[in-house]
Amino acid sequence: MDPKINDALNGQIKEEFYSSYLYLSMAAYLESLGLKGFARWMEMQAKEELEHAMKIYKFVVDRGGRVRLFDIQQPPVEWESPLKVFEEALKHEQYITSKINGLMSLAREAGDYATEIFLQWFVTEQIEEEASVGEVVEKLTLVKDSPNGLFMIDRELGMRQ
Ligand code: OFO
Repeated sequence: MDPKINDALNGQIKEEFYSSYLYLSMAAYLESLGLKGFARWMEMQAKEELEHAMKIYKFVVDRGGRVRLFDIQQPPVEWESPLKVFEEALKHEQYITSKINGLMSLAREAGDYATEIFLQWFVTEQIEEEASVGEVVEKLTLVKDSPNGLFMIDRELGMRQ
C-alpha cells in the first residue's frame, strides 16, 4: 500500500474516532438537559462513527498496510443550546466530507483503484450524514425556543433505530 495513502487512511481513522467522541459528548450534554430523545439520537450517531473507523481499520489491514492510531483530542463539553449542537454537528460532517474528498483525490492520483472503490461507500454515506443532521437543524430552527416543539422533536428523535 502506498505509504501516503496508508498515512491518510490512518488520519481518517482518527477523524472517525473523534467524530464518535464528539457526538458522545454532545449526547452527554443533551442528556444533562433532560432531552433523552436527542441524546439517544446522538449516541447512535456516535456508535455509527465507531463502525466507520473500524471499516477503515479493516481495509488498511486487508491491504497489508499498517494501522497507526493517533491521539484523539478532547471534544467540547458544553454548548449554548440544542440548536448549536446540531449546527456544530453539521459543520463537522461537512468537514468530514472534505476529508473524504481529499482522500478520494489522493487515491485517484496514485491510481489506487481499490482505495477509490472502498471510499465510494464513504462518499455516499456523507450525503446521508449531512442530510440527516441538516434535517434536525431545520426542525430546531423552525420551533425556535418553543418547549412544546422541542418536546415533539425529542420524542421523534428518540425513535431512531
Ligand atoms: Fe463518519 O461520518 Fe460522520 O463523521
